[in-house]
Amino acid sequence: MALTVFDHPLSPYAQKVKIALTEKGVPFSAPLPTALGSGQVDAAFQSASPRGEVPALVDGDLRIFDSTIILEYIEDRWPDPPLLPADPASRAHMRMLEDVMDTHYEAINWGLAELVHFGRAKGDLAATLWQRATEQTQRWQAWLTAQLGDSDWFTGDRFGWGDLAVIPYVNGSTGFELGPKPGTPLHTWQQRANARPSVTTVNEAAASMAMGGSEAAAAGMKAVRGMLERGEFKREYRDHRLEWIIKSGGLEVVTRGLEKGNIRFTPEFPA
Ligand SMILES: N[C@@H](CCC(=O)N[C@@H](CS)C(=O)NCC(=O)O)C(=O)O
Repeated sequence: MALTVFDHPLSPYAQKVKIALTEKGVPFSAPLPTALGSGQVDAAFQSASPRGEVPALVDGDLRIFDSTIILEYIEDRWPDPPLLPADPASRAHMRMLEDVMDTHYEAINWGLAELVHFGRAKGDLAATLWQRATEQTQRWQAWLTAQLGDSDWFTGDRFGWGDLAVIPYVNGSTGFELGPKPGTPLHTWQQRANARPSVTTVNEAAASMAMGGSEAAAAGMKAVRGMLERGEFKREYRDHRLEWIIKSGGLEVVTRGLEKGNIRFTPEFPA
């Protein structure tokens, strides 16, 4: 029975998992859970992801949530070709890189989505948050450039764990016109990684979701904004995302979201 990866094509966490499975030649289906973000998720998804988050993996009776734990399971279950380097020091380095991208870096792109797609701030506040995001993104890309060093790949001599852990987020920055500048080592690496079939596939799925008949996408976003206004759609303000918006000057976005009931935190898991 093929694997199921509960997915959202724009989710960087889900993109990591799909890239890993494709690199290992493991077939999978990637359904979009109904009403993701509405709080009313479907039972099959809920049982796989009690947090109500994508990705979640279903392998027969086994259900795994959290992209990093799913990647570790994939590497254990299908060891060839290995995505993690062999030596313990490099393996630890890959895991640190992934953790930084999943937390500190992702929060910036998430914050920009709150501004651009969900209209969470206007005027001076929007300008302040955008400026902070721009500065932080540049600093993190300088850090990434130092991590990459003279290597072609973050994983060393070949594409692997370090590269699939970074590419969804750097592509996310490019989506907000904050990507690495042409001619820089990080931009050259980004081009190289995006030419990889496993990455091209997830980029195409993301593009079709973002663009799918731009009128439809625009209408979809308009509908979501309406639901957000009425508190029927709730964006997840968890851990590093909440830290980002408060430290960057957007506390009022959080208080307004609490008033309107259109932000949500991690629920307790059903027994
Ligand atoms: N730590 C989790 C984070 C997953 C996550 O935040 N997924 C987002 C999509 S990018 C989600 O499903 N959010 C649910 C929502 O917005 O309601 C992981 O690594 O898988």
